[in-house]
Amino acid sequence: MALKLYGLPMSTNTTRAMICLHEKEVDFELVPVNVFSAEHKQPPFLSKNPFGLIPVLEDGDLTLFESRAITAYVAEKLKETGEDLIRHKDAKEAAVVKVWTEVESHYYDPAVSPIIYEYFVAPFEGKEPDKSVIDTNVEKLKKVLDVYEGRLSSSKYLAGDFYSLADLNHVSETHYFMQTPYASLINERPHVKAWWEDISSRPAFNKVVGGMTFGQSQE
Ligand code: GS8
Repeated sequence: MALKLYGLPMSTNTTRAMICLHEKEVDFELVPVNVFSAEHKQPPFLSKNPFGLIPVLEDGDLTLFESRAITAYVAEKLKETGEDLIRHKDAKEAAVVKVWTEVESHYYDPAVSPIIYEYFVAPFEGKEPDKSVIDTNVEKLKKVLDVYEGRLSSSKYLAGDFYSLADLNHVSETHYFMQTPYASLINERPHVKAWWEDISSRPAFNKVVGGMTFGQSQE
């Protein structure tokens, strides 16, 4: 049975999962969820994710929410297929992949997602972007990217000289971030810039980027 992914092609968390599914060249059905009519806050969807957020993955009788848990599951289940995203044959490499996937969750995402929210989502909701939230998180992000710059000067990708889940989990948010006036934070760090150009030019991302249109009508 084909995997079912509930979500939207413009959503960063949905595309995180989609990129991983495309890396594995696995068939899946994208089931659109109408978040604008709050379909995700109604009982049928809440039975899949009690937090009422997209995406959700269904694999037979298994239902998963949280996009990073979904990418980890797909990478593990299909570890022998396509790109090995978790370095499952080498415990040390696998551990380093886990370190940098944690870094994305606990350092990168908490800094970058409020900037994306203020820049794209607040205007969509009729609110003024909160400059103080942006400024605070730009400062946080600079510190994270300084660490990335050091790391990426000694290895091509975050976990080593191989593309992994750690890199993949960054792609969808960074794509939107690069459309903000703060893209220079990436562009002025040469190793981070080269890394971003590399991970954003993979065929799996090219398959989803066309659908990542949130905010385009406001510009
Ligand atoms: C976040 C899901 C989320 O915020 C994950 O899956 O990684 N930690 C979770 N989803 C957003 C769409 S943005 O891609 C969502 O469902 N927003 C609708 C809402 O907040 O009502």
